[in-house]
Amino acid sequence: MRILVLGGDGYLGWPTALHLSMGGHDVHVADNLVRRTYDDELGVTSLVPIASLERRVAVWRQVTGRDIPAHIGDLTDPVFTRTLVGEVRPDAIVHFAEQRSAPYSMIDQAHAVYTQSNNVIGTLNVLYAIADVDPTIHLVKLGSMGEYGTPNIDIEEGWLEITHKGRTDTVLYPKRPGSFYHLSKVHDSHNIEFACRTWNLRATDLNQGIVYGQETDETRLDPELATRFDYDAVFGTVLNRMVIQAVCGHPLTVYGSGHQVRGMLDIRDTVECIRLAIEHPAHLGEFRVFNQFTEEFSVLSIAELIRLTYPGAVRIANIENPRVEAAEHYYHAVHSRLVDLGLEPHRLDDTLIGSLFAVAERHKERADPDLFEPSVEWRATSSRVGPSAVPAHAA
Ligand code: NAD
Ligand code: USQ
Repeated sequence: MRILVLGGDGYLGWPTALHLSMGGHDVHVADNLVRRTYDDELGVTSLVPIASLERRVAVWRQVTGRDIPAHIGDLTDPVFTRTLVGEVRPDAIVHFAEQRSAPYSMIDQAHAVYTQSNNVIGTLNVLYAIADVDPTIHLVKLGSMGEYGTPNIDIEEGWLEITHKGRTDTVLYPKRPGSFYHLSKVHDSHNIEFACRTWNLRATDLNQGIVYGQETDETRLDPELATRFDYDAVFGTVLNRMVIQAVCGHPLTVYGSGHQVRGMLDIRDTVECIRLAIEHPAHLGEFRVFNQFTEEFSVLSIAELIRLTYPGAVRIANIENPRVEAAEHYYHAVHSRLVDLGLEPHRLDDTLIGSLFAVAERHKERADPDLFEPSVEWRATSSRVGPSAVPAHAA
């Protein structure tokens, strides 16, 4: 198939493009490279050095003989997006290209507005481009398990059958997420479902859990094929951060009690789930939702697993939670549809011992311990407006 990977320069988009290319697909990537400018804004860098997109594509060609054409542009520009889809004419579009950090979206008003406009407008432009160019293009969109929040009932895969006053209907699962970023994904899901219902498009919304890991079979082929590895308090996710904290001898930063439970998956399972979703497409008119994670952990149990498996002393620190989230809650989320398609999950303890500690050890000299402390407070509402408040890339 011809596949267009939006956000193909990012943590997950790049290894997914390689995995699909290796699997024999004709892959194009598109990105506006904004993720690299958030690093400049926040004064952070990926723990693992990353090559430019141009260099990555050239190395992939040298190593495998396969081409991945790269298109540079912003999805919030409707002309760029329409032209891109019209020129590439893909069978499927994988859409990773959003601002994806919950803390970044909670910095202040300007960052919340930037996050929601970047994500919601970009996705709307993609939907219009598909409807215009070829409504049979299958959209595979990255959503988030955090869209659901932590309800006191089981989390189903996107839809919920309810009986109310004696009548029954199937509705989109009610969402109660914990950041303006996660809310942008909820808005996207509603817009995509509407486009499928109204224009007969087809889409798979992958409500993905927190991804850990840095290596895939394809990125291991050359150091310049490496994907990024974030550990700072804004873009670093909990498990990746704690691995680097352990290796640097810094206490693992458990926010609050650590009893928050989240779904997680290995980066190798992410790329495989995308392949499975593409090769088993949704039907025309169908808005299909998969919950994409493989194991559930509380934050504290992740810290304890790291203490148990890391071959060195590890301290755990419970620090005041900068976020507003349930400290104790019920959590049971259905996640069978990708396994039904053939997913064979990796296990967290194997990845920690087999890959993650070694990656962190190799690059620990690049870690800046100041970036371990949380820097964004959910309860603070800064409504600074005006040119100085707007992230440079959004100006
Ligand atoms: P990332 O920030 O590393 O990658 C996103 C890429 O999209 C970046 O390269 C960025 O430059 C690009 N981009 C952003 N806005 C764009 C725009 N308007 N036009 C063109 N390109 C744009 O993020 P990631 O960790 O690879 O996540 C990819 C997707 O997966 C996101 O949608 C995220 O919400 C979702 N997701 C990620 C995780 C995780 O743990 N990393 C978990 C669940 C879901
Ligand atoms: N946490 C800690 N210590 C830390 C960092 C985080 O205890 O040092 C806690 C947080 O309070 C939270 C949990 O760990 O309870 C997860 O936080 P996170 O930063 O790892 O993940 P999150 O903000 O939810 O966002 C990440 C990705 C996002 C994706 C989401 C999937 O950045 O793109 O959508 O994971 S999910 O969580 O399923 O929504």
